Amino acid sequence: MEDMAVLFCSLEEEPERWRGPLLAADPGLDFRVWPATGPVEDIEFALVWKHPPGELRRYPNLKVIFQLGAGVDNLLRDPGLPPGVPIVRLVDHGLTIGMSEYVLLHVLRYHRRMPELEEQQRRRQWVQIQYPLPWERSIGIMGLGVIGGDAAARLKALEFQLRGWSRSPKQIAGVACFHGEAGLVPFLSATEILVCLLPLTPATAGIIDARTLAALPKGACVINAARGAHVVADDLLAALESGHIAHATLDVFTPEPLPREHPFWTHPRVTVTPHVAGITQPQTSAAGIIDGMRRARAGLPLANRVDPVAGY
Ligand code: NDP
Ligand code: OXD
Repeated sequence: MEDMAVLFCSLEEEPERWRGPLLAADPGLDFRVWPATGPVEDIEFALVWKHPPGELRRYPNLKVIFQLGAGVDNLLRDPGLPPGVPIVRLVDHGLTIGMSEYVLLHVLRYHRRMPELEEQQRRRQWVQIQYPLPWERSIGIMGLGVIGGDAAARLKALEFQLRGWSRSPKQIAGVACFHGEAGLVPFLSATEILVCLLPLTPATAGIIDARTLAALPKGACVINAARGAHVVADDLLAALESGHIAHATLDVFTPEPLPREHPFWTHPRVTVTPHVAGITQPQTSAAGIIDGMRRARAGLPLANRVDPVAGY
């Protein structure tokens, strides 16, 4: 695309991971890396992940902000976003499949009682621990969007009993669907493995707290691959301590990196991973981003547009 200057603006993400895949999708792209922006009037599109707050207001011709991740909580926290400029989040098969792999890995680990088998190995103990059939095991997914929907479909193929919770009502074959505040406790009450794949919004912050954990059956496991602030850490530690929650797998934390002294690191029934459940893949995402820019230029409706009021 001629004359289209795209600003890559991130305090964390490596621009060189993106340059090649974006130029392969559009060899004419004028790819600029913040802070070497050139004249601010040139910038039509911004590609961001943890950008400096207030920065995006400096570009008078900015048409669309593309977030290089599925979650937009960090972006929407910026009080200095340019008003009225649409935000498009990342929806990409490479990222979705990575997230589903993570969910399957940890669901199967709990379903097949791997932590107990690992403990047995440490004690050189040979006991054939039983496990239920998949349709006797209920998995509850919080968030039935792009990622939750994909993970549910893959778990369904393994014949698990599936439950799901979302904001609006849904009908998904083979998934018992619940929604809204009124559906939360009924959803949790028969969920043995809880998987959080919600966006972080004012409505979902701290949602995995003492009340939610108490609503799960005794011995339930929790997998949080969404955002750290969904979990009230002290409430989870207390529920693990009491034995009500058997195990937790946590990929996301507040803050990140998880501080070295945090009790999650050494808790025998907590698995910590460093925000790797799904890693954004430029090689699979670039074509979709370029397509979004072309659509914006042509005045066509944008896919995966964020609703700043709902927060996702
Ligand atoms: P989507 O926007 O596609 O889906 C969000 C789902 O959450 C929808 O089903 C939505 O309901 C539901 N939801 C939102 N608010 C509420 C609420 N208040 N109560 C109940 N349900 C609610 O998001 P994605 O599936 O693409 O991504 C989910 C999240 O995963 C991201 O926001 C990000 O934080 C996290 N993520 C983490 C990664 C990691 O590496 N750990 C990588 C990628 C993403 P409805 O369908 O009714 O709108
Ligand atoms: C995302 C993430 O939101 O990487 O895409 O967490």
